[in-house]
Amino acid sequence: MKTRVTEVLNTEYPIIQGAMAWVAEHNLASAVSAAGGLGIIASATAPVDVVREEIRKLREKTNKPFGVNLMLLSPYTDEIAKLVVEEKVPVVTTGAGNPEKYMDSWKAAGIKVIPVVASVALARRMERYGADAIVAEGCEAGGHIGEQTTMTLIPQIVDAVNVPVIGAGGVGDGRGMAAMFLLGAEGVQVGTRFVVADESIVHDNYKERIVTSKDIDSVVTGRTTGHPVRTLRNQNTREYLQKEKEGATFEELEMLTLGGLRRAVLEGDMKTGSVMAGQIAGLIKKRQSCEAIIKELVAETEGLLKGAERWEK
Ligand code: TUI
Repeated sequence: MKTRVTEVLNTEYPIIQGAMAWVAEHNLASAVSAAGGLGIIASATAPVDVVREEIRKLREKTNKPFGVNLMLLSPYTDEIAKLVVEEKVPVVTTGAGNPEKYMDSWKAAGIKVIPVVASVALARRMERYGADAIVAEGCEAGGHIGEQTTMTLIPQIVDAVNVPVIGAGGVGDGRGMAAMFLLGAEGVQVGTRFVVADESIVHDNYKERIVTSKDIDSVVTGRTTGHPVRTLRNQNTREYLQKEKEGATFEELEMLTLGGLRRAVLEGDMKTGSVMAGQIAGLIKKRQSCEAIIKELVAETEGLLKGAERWEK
């Protein structure tokens, strides 16, 4: 399955694993890379030493290409921007902001730079600053999201830039992946499906919550603060939405989300934790290895796109 995305990434398949805070560490990322996708280590708000250690541990497990994601709201972003150069990381993705001040140094180091964006304007800007590809993420995605849906965002970004586009937000199986290709993307980023992978270190309660979730369990908090975050409905989201109605401060609300994600992922706290997941969680029913997930995504997508070619004749 060769596209411009597999060329940029130097991978077998045009599939990137989403950079999920606390979840996307070396065990998951190395398994995705070993299976022919691009595994990503999420630096999230981790200090530079923790991220360095994760990169080294990943390299002990696989020599395949991988990426590191910088969450640009992190207080350690400047240091991690230097770390990825020192460590000669093959691919950098970024989220929750504009990475342009780092891009020259990454390009000079030969790093492939792939910003995650949620708007056409930022996609255009990132192309001008030398992005090798763009991840276009619709608001079906889990975690911090933009306004546009995947269905509307992907074709608009595809039309606006010349670099290859990787579609994200709502891809849970081959139908979602094939749909991304039909919208003009040349690769996909998959998050929630990899959360339940065998190699994912998240607490069993979290995986169980995803595989038993229904369509209507997905909610967005934080719309009033300008930092909307998609999670699965629980006591935390009820409290958050109530506090939001009562006009709580931004800081008060943010505490509920960030501390809550660690509690959910590591301790399995499904009540007061923040259970970030995409809207496609309701579709995900199976626990599989990363290799099985990638093989299945590719086989389903190829089957569907062959069908599409036949339609045209
Ligand atoms: O970044 C993500 N998803 C995330 S980050 C995260 S950690 C966090 N948790 C709670 C609150 C805040 C952060 C959890 N999930 N996805 C990529 C993404 N980036 N989606 C939207 C954006 C984005 C939003 C605004 C990118 C750029 C932007 O503004 C750019 C500018 O011009 O400043």
